[in-house]
Amino acid sequence: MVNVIGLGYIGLPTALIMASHGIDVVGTDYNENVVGKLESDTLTFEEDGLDQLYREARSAGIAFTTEYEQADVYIVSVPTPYDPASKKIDPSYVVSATESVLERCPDGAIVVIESTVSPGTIDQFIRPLVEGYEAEGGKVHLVHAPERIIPGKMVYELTHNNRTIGADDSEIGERVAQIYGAFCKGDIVVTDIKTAEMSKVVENTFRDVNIAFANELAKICALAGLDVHEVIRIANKHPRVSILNPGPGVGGHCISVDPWFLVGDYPEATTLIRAARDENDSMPSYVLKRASEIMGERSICDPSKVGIYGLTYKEDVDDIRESPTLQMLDSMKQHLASGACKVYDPWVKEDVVVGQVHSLDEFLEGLEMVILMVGHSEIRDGHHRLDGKIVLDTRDILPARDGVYKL
Ligand code: SAJ
Repeated sequence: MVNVIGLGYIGLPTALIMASHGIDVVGTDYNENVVGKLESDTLTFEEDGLDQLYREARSAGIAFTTEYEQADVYIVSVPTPYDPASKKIDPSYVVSATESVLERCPDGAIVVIESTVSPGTIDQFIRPLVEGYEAEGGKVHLVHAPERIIPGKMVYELTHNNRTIGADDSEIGERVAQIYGAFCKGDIVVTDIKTAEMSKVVENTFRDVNIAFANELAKICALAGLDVHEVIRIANKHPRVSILNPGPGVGGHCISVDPWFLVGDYPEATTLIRAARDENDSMPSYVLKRASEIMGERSICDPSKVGIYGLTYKEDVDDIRESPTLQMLDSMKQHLASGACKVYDPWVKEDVVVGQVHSLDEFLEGLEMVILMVGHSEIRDGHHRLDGKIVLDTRDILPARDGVYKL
């Protein structure tokens, strides 16, 4: 039996896909509200394909509880926040989940950490717990299988992505690879724990650096009077060039966080990674500056005629963590301008900011200018709704016309 600990964005889809592939699974979360919803057929977040997977897993008998179970394998997928001051990981959730597992697990159990951790975290914080357990005569096998799925395509990627399994003992690594192989069609590479930790953080850091390069190019092209998207499109025709898209900043709880683990632990060796983080963090203010320039050029003086479209950190997800729009609203607050603009996001149903409205019609009513922060399908498919408005299109969605400005 597999006991998945932590039923958030990673743990829940992982538990469901395992159950729907014939593995006996119990999902555990300390949050009674989450468990209550899952037990009464209500999903806790939206994600393409999750509903169907949930129904399959329920028919296959998955159960949800606040208790830790007696299991052969534990999969720990709890949050690993970072401390913004020290730039270091806060391992407290992984530590306390592992402690609870060790209180309950049978001898010989495998404990798989899926949460993203900075390289060395498992040796520093988790291994001593296991050694404490083993000092009493038992045996527990530690494994790190970092999650890799992208919000918006989680269910697809759970099946199709390649996986990394880091283990002390390659036989145990192969055993875990076999369990993941029940639902994963990608390659499953078995390595050691520290290499698995590092490669996960490197993957997200690579993406952050690539996006920072695109954002820097956006600033260069604006000064040179060029369309950055056209420049990147052409450069990417080279067989060895693959530049990502500039945008209003990098949000979410992964790409904007993981590079800091490396900066926090290796400050002297991370000039490029740090500069990339700073570049991406500068984008919400850059968008604000571009918006003020456009307002000046178009003689828009009343901020209530300007609306911000999109609150989530990217398109077609409901997650607002570290979102560029929230960062931009924060910097507006420092200029005493927050609350002056209308804000709308079709994916965010509850009120999270001042000035938020809940329908596209209400949002567009009376606006002269829209700052398009997120390219949700609603606006990609319905971009004609913005006809006649001045738009700062930070996501390169709209066709070129008078009044449409790009980054
Ligand atoms: N973004 C850009 N330009 C781009 C691509 C993204 O500005 O060309 C922005 C997005 O709008 C968003 C942010 O970057 O604000 C991050 O979005 P994302 O779609 O690049 O990635 P995440 O954070 O949703 O998921 C990432 C993925 N990592 C990689 O692709 C290397 C995912 O596979 C990981 O599992 C996930 O982090 C994680 O949990 O670590």
